[in-house]
Amino acid sequence: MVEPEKTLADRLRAGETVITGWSILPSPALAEAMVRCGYEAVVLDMQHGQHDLGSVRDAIGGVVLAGGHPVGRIPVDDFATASRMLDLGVQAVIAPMINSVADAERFAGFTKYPPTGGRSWGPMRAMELSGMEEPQAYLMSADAETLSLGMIETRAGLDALDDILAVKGLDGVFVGPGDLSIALSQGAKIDPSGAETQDAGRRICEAAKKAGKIAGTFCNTAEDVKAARAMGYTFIAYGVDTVVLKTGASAMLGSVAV
Ligand code: 3PY
Ligand code: MG
Repeated sequence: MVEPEKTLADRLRAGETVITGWSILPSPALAEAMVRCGYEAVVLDMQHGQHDLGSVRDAIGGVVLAGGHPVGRIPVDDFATASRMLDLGVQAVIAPMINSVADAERFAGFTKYPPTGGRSWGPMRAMELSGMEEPQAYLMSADAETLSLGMIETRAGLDALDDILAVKGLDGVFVGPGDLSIALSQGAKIDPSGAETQDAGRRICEAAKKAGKIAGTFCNTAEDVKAARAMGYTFIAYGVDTVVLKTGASAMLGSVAV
């Protein structure tokens, strides 16, 4: 289990690799259980997962209680929810479909305090969960200690990659290989592990590292995790809760098959 006083930002900036679970079932107990089973972080997914802000709020508490790093993914363009998630205590927000500098600036505008952005004040729950009692201390540390990660998963995002990475307040990028494969194949296939997608992933990681920013990605297979690590990714999602359950159930039932 991770030391609670270290944030996800501290660990990733120190060059550590963090494998995160991915929560699509709106169950705080299950998100907490993922940390107790070994995941160091859990992404609570409001884009494609079944979470709403209430289940995200409750799951954040469970993940922190178990010593993990809570992360949220917002729906497309719903940047106000990024602010809400930060106020509720996530340590990082992932924004899907960041396709332009304007998208990235808008995202950073909702996640960073002035002068970088225009995040509105109200982190009461985040302060409780972080153990920080002084509002001034939270204000001084929040921009550095919480991460804004923009998803690169379209052709437009790839084309604007270097400019997106230059946006102040955007701490890093996170690859969505499913959408990226659909975009790269002009809608012909979903192929997150395919060569073209992986090549784009390599390019994205190199650009992020060159810009001094965090590189994260979503992986569907253990081979993809190995490849991502070899490319230099340090924030790696591997383990959607439903898949974790099905994999465990198959292994258990298979071991007693009659
Ligand atoms: C993608 O693969 O497109 C994702 O967004 C991963 O969740
Ligand atoms: Mg996607």
